[in-house]
Amino acid sequence: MAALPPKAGRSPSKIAGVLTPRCFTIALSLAAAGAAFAAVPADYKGKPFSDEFHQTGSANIPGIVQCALYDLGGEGVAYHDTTPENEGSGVLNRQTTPYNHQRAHAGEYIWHFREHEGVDISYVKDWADLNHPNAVSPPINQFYIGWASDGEWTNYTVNVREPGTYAVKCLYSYLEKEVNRDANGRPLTEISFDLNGKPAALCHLPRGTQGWHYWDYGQIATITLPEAGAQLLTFHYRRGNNWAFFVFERIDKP
Ligand SMILES: [Ca+2]
Repeated sequence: MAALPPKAGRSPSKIAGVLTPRCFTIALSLAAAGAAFAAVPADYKGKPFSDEFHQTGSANIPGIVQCALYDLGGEGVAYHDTTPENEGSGVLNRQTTPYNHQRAHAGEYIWHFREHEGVDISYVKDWADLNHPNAVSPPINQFYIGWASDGEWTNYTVNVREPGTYAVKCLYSYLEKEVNRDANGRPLTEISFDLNGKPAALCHLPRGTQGWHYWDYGQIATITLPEAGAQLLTFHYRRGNNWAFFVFERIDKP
């Protein structure tokens, strides 16, 4: 795993040097609140994903966070999933009839990626995802989280290289008719990101797609990441989508 750079935290003593005592108290309070918000919670037991093919550790921001590379740590720690099986890697992708889900363009590693974990993962297949036009075509063999249900979430320990405000863009599919809604038509469950355990961004999908295997790419959120270094992102999702990856692009630079 790559070493994480030191955090670029602010020093209360430097802040105090230019403030009145009352402001100093406020500054200390803000610094304390910021500190609680600024780092991976001390009691978090998850770890950045790694295996024989993924050895670079946490994803960097700015950069790409792959949805299927959520942290290690299991149910209730690194993720919450409503079914213990991996419905893709451990179930669907074991089937070879009537449709062969073990595509020759992939292989054992991809067919059964993280098959013993509850999060439901599959990969982009020639005949399922690429045999029709997509608004934005996904890469072949691209992992994605599917079989999404209300209230599920995944954790990502990320390495923020540049504190700032970011656009979050996403490769996704979206069946609007699948979303559970209240009497006013509002989704019952929000799609959102937490930062270090605190709500940080609400997500809005640009538009629906024609089906689970019809893909699009666009901005779903903006999020401010105020501190550099290791940070914990929690992605909360609901039924209605497949999720491939997030791209974090800085938007607060001149
Ligand atoms: Ca599952």
